[in-house]
Amino acid sequence: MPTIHRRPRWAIAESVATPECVFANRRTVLAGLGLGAIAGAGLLPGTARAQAAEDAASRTASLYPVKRNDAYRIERPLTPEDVNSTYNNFYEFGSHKQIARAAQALTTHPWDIEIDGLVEKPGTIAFEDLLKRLPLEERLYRHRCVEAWSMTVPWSGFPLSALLAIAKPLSSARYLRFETFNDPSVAGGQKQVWYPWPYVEGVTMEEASNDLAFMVTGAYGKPLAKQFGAPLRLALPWKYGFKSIKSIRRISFTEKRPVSFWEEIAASEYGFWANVNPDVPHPRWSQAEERVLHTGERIPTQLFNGYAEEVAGLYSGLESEQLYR
Ligand SMILES: Nc1nc2c(c(=O)[nH]1)N[C@H]1C(S)=C(S)[C@@H](COP(=O)(O)O)O[C@H]1N2
Ligand SMILES: [Mo]
Repeated sequence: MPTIHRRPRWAIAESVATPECVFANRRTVLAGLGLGAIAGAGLLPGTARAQAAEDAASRTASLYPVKRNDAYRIERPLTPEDVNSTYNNFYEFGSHKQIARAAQALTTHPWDIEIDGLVEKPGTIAFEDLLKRLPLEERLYRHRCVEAWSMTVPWSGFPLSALLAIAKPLSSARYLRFETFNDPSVAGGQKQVWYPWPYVEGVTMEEASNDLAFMVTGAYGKPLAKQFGAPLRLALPWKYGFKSIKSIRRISFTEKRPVSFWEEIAASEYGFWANVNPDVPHPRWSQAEERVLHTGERIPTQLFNGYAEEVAGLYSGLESEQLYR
């Protein structure tokens, strides 16, 4: 196995802080490319425009903005939308942060989600039908990447527990496994065959049932932009960001613990649990602090990313597991 290739390159790049000047410069470049307004159909060529008219975002736009749930607030300022939407991890479109433009190639309509495994009624549900069955709300969440940068986002969506109520898992289900689309003709990163595509993530049923586990369908008061993982992604704010899988196509209920994408690449560095803990360093760098996206400020990282009160109880009795990597 060519370990040097399979080691996630973003981890190496991000262990070095991005100086603010580089950041500002990059934004100028992006603005020059017209990326800031890429969602405006007027900038897209003809065929792309026709396709955009049919994507999940335009078809669900009337649902937004949704009502904010004030139980989920934070003491930090929100990361500006233009910053957040031009600095993304989405390996399907490249192993760097500037994938926003490439991600526009993703077709999000029709978008069927397969629900299978240990459930009463396995089957397929169209994304838009799913939305009709679930009331949406907005939550302000922290997001802490394993690379030690962080952001603060207004996500729209529904609690994962609401999806569980629809899917009706059997009592034998112990884990939830999520899978992203796999289409190398659209997502150039998936032509890199040394990665174990498609991207997979997983949680225990207890974690999935926790109030904080959130299925995201929008951000910044709008349908989810493609670079954020349209039309449906996960947000698990107490875990390292790689657990929050984007562009979900398949949700399986399993008895066996799923092996996630990064775990398969480097299990000693990116484990199944991946709960945020400032006192447990990554094998190659410290997790004590984080760089706040946009401001560049360095602040102390908090246990469970500040959500210990809500989630610490999930892990009692599991102390023998490697919970923080
Ligand atoms: N399918 C998929 N989901 C993914 C990733 C990815 O490469 N592919 N990257 C993860 C990582 S490492 C992070 S930090 C977040 C980034 O989310 P953002 O781009 O919306 O900030 O998405 C996560 N979900
Ligand atoms: Mo990440």
